[in-house]
Amino acid sequence: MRAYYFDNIPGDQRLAHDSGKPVSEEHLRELGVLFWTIPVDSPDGWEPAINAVAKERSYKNRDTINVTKEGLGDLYESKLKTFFEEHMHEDEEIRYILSGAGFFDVRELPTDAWIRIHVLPGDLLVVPPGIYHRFTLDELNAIKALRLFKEEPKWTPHVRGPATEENPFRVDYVKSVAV
Ligand code: KMT
Ligand code: NI
Repeated sequence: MRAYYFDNIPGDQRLAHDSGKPVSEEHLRELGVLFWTIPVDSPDGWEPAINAVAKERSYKNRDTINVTKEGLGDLYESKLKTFFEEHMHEDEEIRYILSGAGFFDVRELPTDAWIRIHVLPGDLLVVPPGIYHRFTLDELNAIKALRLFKEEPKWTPHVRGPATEENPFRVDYVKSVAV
């Protein structure tokens, strides 16, 4: 994982857009964004460590998503578009990267700046409820990730807008960062 401020220069979303200003893990934590590294190729495999985090944080269910042309088929273009539209969820978005790479962009408060997080195999990222974010593939054009969730996944994207600002999960999130 590597995080930095997005450069805001128009152009291909799959390029790095690195402003050269790094963002620390500690700062991400202040925004409620959590991060662990669990090597995919450790001798026992990644599953025991993932199981431990899942138990600790009550993630009871999981599935795998393969974001490639082959993996998503007819949904490929529309999914990529949805992933990159600024939105929030009422639940955590938890992703463990098994292969490939991608960028999660999260909005910093109170600046509203984009922070770009480059995720790689072994990265476990928790995007908190209520934070505005988006996702794009990078130039590899492929990512395979484990999606963990507590009960039934509630990944309905709430696109940013006046109504979403009033969403109780958004309101709670803004409060949690302000303190
Ligand atoms: C999402 O919800 O944005 C995704 O699942 C992106 C692909 S998983 C790295
Ligand atoms: Ni999302």
